[in-house]
Amino acid sequence: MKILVLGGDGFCGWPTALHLSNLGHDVTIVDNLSRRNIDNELETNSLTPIATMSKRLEAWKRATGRTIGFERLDIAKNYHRLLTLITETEPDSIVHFAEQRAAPYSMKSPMHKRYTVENNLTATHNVLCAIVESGLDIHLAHLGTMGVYGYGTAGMKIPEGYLPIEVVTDDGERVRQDILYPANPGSIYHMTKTQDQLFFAYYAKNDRLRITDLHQGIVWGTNTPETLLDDALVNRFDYDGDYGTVLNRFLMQAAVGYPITVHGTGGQTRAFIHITDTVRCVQLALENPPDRGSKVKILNQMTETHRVRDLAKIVVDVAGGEIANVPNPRNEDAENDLNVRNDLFLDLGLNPTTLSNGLLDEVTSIARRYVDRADLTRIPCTSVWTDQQDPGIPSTAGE
Ligand code: NAD
Ligand code: USQ
Repeated sequence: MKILVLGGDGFCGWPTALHLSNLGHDVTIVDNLSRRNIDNELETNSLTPIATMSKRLEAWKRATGRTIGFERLDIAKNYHRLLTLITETEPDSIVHFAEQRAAPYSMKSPMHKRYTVENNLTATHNVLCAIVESGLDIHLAHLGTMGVYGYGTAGMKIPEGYLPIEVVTDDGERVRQDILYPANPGSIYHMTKTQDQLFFAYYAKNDRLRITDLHQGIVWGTNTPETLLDDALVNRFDYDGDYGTVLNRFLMQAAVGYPITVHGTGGQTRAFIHITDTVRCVQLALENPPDRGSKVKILNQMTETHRVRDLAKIVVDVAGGEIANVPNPRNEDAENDLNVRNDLFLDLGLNPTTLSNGLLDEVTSIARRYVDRADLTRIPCTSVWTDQQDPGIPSTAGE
């Protein structure tokens, strides 16, 4: 397959591009390197030393003999360059990772809210519009989020995208329908993903585009078999208060001896997936596209759920350290249960990496190895959801 990986310099996109290339696909990465610039803005950096794009691609060629193309391009701003790239390369599939993905970053200020909305919605719409204008029958696989559903249900398992409902017509007839599961975003970032869903539903209906939307949980871990082939291929590891996600943050905090920052009571339950399963799921999604004319294919890309305070305890058991309950900077339910269906990927053959078999390796091979690169002043989450909140970071944390 010829595949464009939009956002292929990022945490999920880079190992996915390598995995697809290793399978023999002809891969081109498209990225504007905005994520690297955001690190400059936030005065932080990946815990792992990530190489420049040229060095990454040279190392890949050295390690495998395979070539991955790279186009530095802003897909939200350079519509015509994106269209030209699509018409010239004629890809079979496009994988779309290229959005601003941090909820705390999206809530930092009006500027960050507006950037996230403008970047994510225009990026997604440009991709859809360009596929239609190219006239090519391209399968689009997009990385969405579990957060489109919110994190609670009326007691049932969250279905894969669609909620079966029954309506009663004026004649008293009962009619069954599948509707998009009601959106309940918890941040501006998550809200952009709920809007993406409507773009996809419209373009699948009106233009018969083949679209898969992968509702992914929180990704943890760092490396995949491909990123381990050379030090210059190492994946990024975010630990700062905006981009670091909860489990990787806890692992890093335990490794550096920083009290583990559980927000509030830690009663929040979330869905998780290891990065090696992310890349495998994208492969499975590309190998099993929807038919032309069918509705958007939605899969829940997650393998297990955990409560935040339980994660903290698991990490302490594996790596030592202590737990600090800090005031929650977010506006979210203090406690929730979360049950999620993920049969579609299991049926396609996904064999999940679970916390129990991946955690210790992550602590020793990443968090402890790169401990000297950690800047502890970047750990606190200072982005608050409303101006009524005070992040209230204890002044002793990490000292
Ligand atoms: P990331 O920030 O590491 O990577 C995103 C990449 O897209 C970056 O390299 C960035 O430079 C690029 N990009 C952003 N806007 C662009 C634009 N307008 N034009 C070109 N390139 C652009 O994020 P990630 O963790 O790899 O996430 C990838 C996707 O997966 C996101 O859409 C995110 O919402 C989704 N996702 C991530 C997680 C997670 O835990 N990391 C979980 C669920 C879903
Ligand atoms: N949390 C803590 N302590 C911390 C950091 C986070 O208790 O130090 C808590 C948060 O308050 C939240 C939970 O952990 O309740 C998850 O936070 P997170 O930052 O790990 O995840 P989130 O903001 O939801 O975003 C991440 C990715 C996003 C993706 C989403 C999937 O950044 O791109 O869409 O996970 S999901 O959570 O399933 O919606």
